[in-house]
Order: sequence, then structure tokens, then C-alpha cells
Amino acid sequence: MTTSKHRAGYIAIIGRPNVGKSTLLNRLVGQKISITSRRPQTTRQRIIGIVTRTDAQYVFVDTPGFQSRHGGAMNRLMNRSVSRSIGDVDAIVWVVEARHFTAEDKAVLGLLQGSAPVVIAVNKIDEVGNKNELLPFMQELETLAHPAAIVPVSAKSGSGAENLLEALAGLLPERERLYGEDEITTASERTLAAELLREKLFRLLGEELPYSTAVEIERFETVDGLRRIHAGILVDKAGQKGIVIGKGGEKLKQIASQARMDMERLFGGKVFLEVWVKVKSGWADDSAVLRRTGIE
Ligand SMILES: Nc1nc2c(ncn2[C@@H]2O[C@H](COP(=O)(O)OP(=O)(O)O)[C@@H](O)[C@H]2O)c(=O)[nH]1
Ligand SMILES: [Mg+2]
Repeated sequence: MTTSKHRAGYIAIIGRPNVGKSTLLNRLVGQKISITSRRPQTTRQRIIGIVTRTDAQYVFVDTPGFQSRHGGAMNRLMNRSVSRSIGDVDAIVWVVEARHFTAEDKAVLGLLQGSAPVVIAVNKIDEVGNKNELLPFMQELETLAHPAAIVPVSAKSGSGAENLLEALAGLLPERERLYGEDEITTASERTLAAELLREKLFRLLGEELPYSTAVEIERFETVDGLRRIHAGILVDKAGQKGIVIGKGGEKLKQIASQARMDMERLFGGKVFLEVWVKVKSGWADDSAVLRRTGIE
């Protein structure tokens, strides 16, 4: 019997918006480190998620969604970021949605010529009642892309996640661990806190507003295991401030308390979160509204 050597490497998770890349990363890592939403292009920055097993360490890079329909500067930047991340890695997980292969998926395929080996994760299989329908879909993908493997998964339920890791292990170079065995991300708690708060804006505010907001962590202190976080939600116009705050402050309360709960889960400790809403441009309008959540 041969003992297999330890493998480790970088794996880009790519795919059109909304196929479940970030959800899959969180599932693999076992923690919410990358924010997810029904809206496309929630993920603006690259997030690294580390999965450590006895004989392999997987360093996943979640990339912002590839967008081919709109030619805006933001999208060009994102496409560039996808192309760049494909160039640097040992393997690629290309996430597609079961039975929904679109022109955008085709555009992603176009980027994969000459790339590192690709494993296609056919996601959202929990939405496919009759699993027989998956077979022809997977056969088409096989013909179209000639991937190293195709693995049906549900990022939502976790089914297929271990199969995906197994399929990837063989594609990674023989190498020692790249990160400590208990590290799950390279992002700082500060960045993660900002992202988790930003996710709530996407989940709890109307259609367009979240795209014109930003989150700023003004203060982040940890004393005796208690994290005190002061965050600002920056909006473009004074009129948007009221929408974020909501009637009687209810909306902001909801945003802040959901963000705090996610932070406590991820950081494994109590969080005291203060959230302010500010207008980006107008300094005169800086009189913020404060919402405390956590220890009163
Ligand atoms: N039913 C189902 N929904 C999923 C699954 N994975 C992701 N989603 C949903 O698809 C949407 C987009 O997910 P997200 O991870 O943000 O996609 P991304 O844009 O590719 O990063 C969210 O509403 C997720 O809850 C899955 O396996 N099954
Ligand atoms: Mg995402």
C-alpha cells in the first residue's frame, strides 16, 4: 500500500452571479465568511476560505460574479478579477445551477480556455425533484467543457460537499499545508464584520439602495473577549437615510441585530455593535442615528 502525500493548493470558485458560489464556500468552510444574497453581485471582494483535512488543505478563493450583459466599469473590474484569479490557482470550481445553463454561463466557459483543471459543481440539486433530470444536464456539461469531474451538490443542504473536496484533492500539488490547521480565512475580523453588516443591507433593504451604500468600521476593540464594534452605514443621499433607519428605527434595529448575531457566531464571542447611518457627501448631515445592539 502506498501512503498518499499531503496535498495543498489554491482553488478559485467561479460562476455567474447567483449560482451559489458564496453559499458553497461557507458550506465547505463550515462558517459564514462570505456574504450571500438573492441579489446578483453582492460579493465585491475576494474572500479566502480555508478547509483543512488530514491529507489535504484547500484554499478557496470566492470571486465576485462574472457579468457579461452589462458593460459597466464595475463589471469590467469584476471580470478582470475572475480572469486574474483563474490564472493564479491550482484548480477551479465552476459552479453552475442545476438545469439552468444560461448565456452568462457560456461566457464563463469562454474564460476557462487553457486554465487550471476544472471541477464543475452542479449546485441547487435540492431544487430538482426528479434526480433523473440531472443526468442529461451533466452529460451536456461533460461534452461542452470536458471537466476533470462533475459533482452534483447542494450548498444549501451540504449534500455532495465532501464529494467535491474528494474530486479536488487529486488536482492539488503535493505540498505541505499553506495555513494553520484551524485558520478558516485570511480576512480580518474587521473586514468580516463590515461584510456581515453589508449582507444585511442587501437582505433587508429594497432593490437598488444596497448598491449605493457602503459600510465603514470606525472602531473595533476587543476587551476580555468582548468585541466592541462601531460601524457606519454610508448612503449617497439624505433621503436614503430615512429608509435605512425605517419607521421608529425598526429597520436599522433589524439590520444591526441580525448582523450582530452573525458576528457572534463567526467570532465565537459576545459582540457589542453600534451602527450609525451617515450621508457620504454632506458633512452637514453627519448627525447620525445610533442603534445599539448587544449588551445594553
Ligand atoms: N435552493 C438552493 N439555493 C441556493 C443554494 N446555494 C445557494 N442558494 C441561494 O442562491 C442565492 C445566491 O447565492 P450566493 O451564494 O450569494 O450566490 P453567488 O452570487 O454565486 O455567490 C442565495 O439566495 C442562496 O441562498 C442551494 O444549494 N440550493
Ligand atoms: Mg457571492
